[in-house]
Amino acid sequence: MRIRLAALLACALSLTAASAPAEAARPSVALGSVLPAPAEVRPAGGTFQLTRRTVVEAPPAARAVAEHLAAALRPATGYRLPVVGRAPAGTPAISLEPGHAEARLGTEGYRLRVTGTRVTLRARGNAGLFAGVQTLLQLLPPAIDAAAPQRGPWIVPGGDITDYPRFAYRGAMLDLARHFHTPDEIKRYVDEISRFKVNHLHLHLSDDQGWRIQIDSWPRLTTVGGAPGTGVDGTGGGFLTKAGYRDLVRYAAARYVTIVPEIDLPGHVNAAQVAYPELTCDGVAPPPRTDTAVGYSSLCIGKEVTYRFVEDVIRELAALTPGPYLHIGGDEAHATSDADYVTFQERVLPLVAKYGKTAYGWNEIAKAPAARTAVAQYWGLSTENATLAAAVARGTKVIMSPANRAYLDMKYDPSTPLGLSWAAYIEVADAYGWDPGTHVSGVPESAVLGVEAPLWSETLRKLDDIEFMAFPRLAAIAELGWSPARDWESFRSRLGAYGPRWTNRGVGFYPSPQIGWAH
Ligand code: TNX
Repeated sequence: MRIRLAALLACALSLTAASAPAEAARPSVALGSVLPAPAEVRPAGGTFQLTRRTVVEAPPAARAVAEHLAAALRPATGYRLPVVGRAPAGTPAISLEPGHAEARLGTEGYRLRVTGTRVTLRARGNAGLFAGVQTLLQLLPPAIDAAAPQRGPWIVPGGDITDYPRFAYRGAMLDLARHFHTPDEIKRYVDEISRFKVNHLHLHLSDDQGWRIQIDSWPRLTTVGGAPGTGVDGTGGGFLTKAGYRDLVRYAAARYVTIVPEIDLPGHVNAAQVAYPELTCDGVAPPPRTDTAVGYSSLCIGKEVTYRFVEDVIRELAALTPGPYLHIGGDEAHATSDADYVTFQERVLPLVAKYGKTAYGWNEIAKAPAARTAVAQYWGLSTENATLAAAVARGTKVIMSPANRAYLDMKYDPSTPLGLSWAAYIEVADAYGWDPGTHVSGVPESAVLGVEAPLWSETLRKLDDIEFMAFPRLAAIAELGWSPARDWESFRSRLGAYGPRWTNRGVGFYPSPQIGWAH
């Protein structure tokens, strides 16, 4: 990642200022200035100042989260910040306290109390403590995110925050099929989304252009489908090995992000058919394609080999997946008849359950009765969808990703150099200005598991491209998923204040003209 000139200058300044007397202990951040907005914020007088004497206190069960916090605080402060089991009396401490039973906090909620001598973070377990750590980091000045020592003082505003999510599922999606993104790039994305309490990363692992996950029983999927040149316009290529995928799952889990794998079926399968011509009805391999057309390929619904293939892939993917969801795509199957589509889903949706996972698919799966126990990801532009509403009445749960609101690959406006515009131009206010709990008629909040912001990568080749499209809009979608209320003016001002944090981390966000960015 790039280290910005401003950060380097600030760093040089701090070296000369290291021995200057401490400034008055005024916080530079208001207690509620957090993204996503916490459920309850009660400012109090007083502040906590991080100094070279501060320790991070945690029992063994919470040690990993405490180490994560300390590691985040050390570069900019230059302090040792040891992680200890118990702080010696009189030592200023940030204390992590798991085992806090309070029903409404659930597994991800937390309570944060900041007094003059102590910061106390309480939660049921580590997921809640990790969420609270993200809040605490945002209560320190933006310089805390610099990679090298900065000048303090490091003041946290006093008071209490009680916080928990509105929806259980807050997701982001990354398309590895149109352009492959490396494990390191995916990890950087996990780092950034987890700061906003996003707890799922959906990986779109196969499409017409390429196949990006090793499947041992069908090895040509990746030796052919993941070869160099299988990205859009013949650029890039690559795939995740099983070892690389497992490493990503572990990395994400340490940040309380669950990886959701997607194999797109029965359309979007040209790359699989290039590798295995028996997956077409006539047995003839189609030409490889790296253009961006959609809806032209289909598995052969009447052939048994189709279901052997699908079951092998689902079995191997399920074995790689500790999380509950396995996404089987299902979108834009324009080359599959409606009857064939339903036939296919009636066989395939139960296969996901056979391997112990909850089936998740694009909202077209709602056409199949077997979607009753599945999760449908709504990507439509309309606020009416009778098929989805009917499925919801039968029990289907929904994750909201309306393409004209939540798609991070849509251009911000006509001048955006990257991205597409088929669904809409999506400025920050558009991404923020809808309610996932009431967006589609017949899909009440009780049927909505949450929200997800997909990032399709037809036009996105490198991490800089991903960051420019995802940020700041991902913060808007994350707030819709987490926070109980929606307030554009409040969001706008918290987002503007957040900008220097991205800059200090080298994240190249889009400086939307709708926001008054702090420098
Ligand atoms: C539609 S929306 C697609 C993807 C494209 C995307 C580009 C959906 C479920 N499928 O195949 O990449 O548009 O915005």
